[in-house]
Amino acid sequence: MTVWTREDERNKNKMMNIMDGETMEWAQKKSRELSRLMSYYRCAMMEIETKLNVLNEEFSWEKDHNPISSIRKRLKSLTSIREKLDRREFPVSISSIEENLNDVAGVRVICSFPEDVYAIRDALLTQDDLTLLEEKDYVKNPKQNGYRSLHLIMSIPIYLAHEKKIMKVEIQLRTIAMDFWASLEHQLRYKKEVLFTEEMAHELSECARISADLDLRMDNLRKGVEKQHSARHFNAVGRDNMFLLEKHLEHK
Ligand code: 0O2
Repeated sequence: MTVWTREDERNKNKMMNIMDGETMEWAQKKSRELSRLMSYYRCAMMEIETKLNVLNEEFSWEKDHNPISSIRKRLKSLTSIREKLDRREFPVSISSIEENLNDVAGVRVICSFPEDVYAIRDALLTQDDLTLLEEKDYVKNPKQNGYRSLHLIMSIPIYLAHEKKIMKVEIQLRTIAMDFWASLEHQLRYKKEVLFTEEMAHELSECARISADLDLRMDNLRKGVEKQHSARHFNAVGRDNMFLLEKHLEHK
């Protein structure tokens, strides 16, 4: 349900005064079309989220840990949509949003280890209703400021009552350490009226290096733990088999 504030009501009345009936009808139609498009993007994000939850469930059996630590979704704000269309000199229209923007729907997947980022990516790529449109690997090739993340632009069908629509979603896969850095960098960069000095940029890139090192060391620890775990499992299976063999021979 839409809640109208007093300000909304005032703006609506102002618009009514300056628009004739036909223009008003046109504006309402466009606003409905835009809301509908945004709702399709929300549906596409829900579909992707379900796929990720299914993978997390399955991998937790296979790998003995949950590869996904959390999932966040966001719809790009109308102001950011407008700003991006203007910046790239695309027309500002509903069809232009669909054609020219890939990140209106964004799903951010925070993984435990770097290996999980690629395991989730590979699993998504095998799903035949998903199509990879573009991939940017800032994990293997970090941005100059140190930003790391794996970006996939994928298209996914959503099934509506009377039609199927193909929607684009940007999936950002990153580890907890990558997310920690990116979130704080984003906060710092968007502080208004602050001049970001070269020294600050250097310090940020040093923090990115430390976060990459942390990922590497945690990954090495994980490998050590998994090695021990599979050796124990192997010995336990061996012991069980010996026990069964002895029992079998006793009965002969
Ligand atoms: P938000 O708030 O996430 O919507 P663009 O940079 O958008 O003109 P493109 O090709 O879409 O062009 O960029 P890219 O490289 O694929 O990155 C898009 C998104 O990745 C950004 O979205 C951020 O979420 C994230 N990102 C990219 N570079 C950085 C970075 O240096 N630091 C941080 N913290 N995040 C980054 P938006 O639209 O900028 O923001």
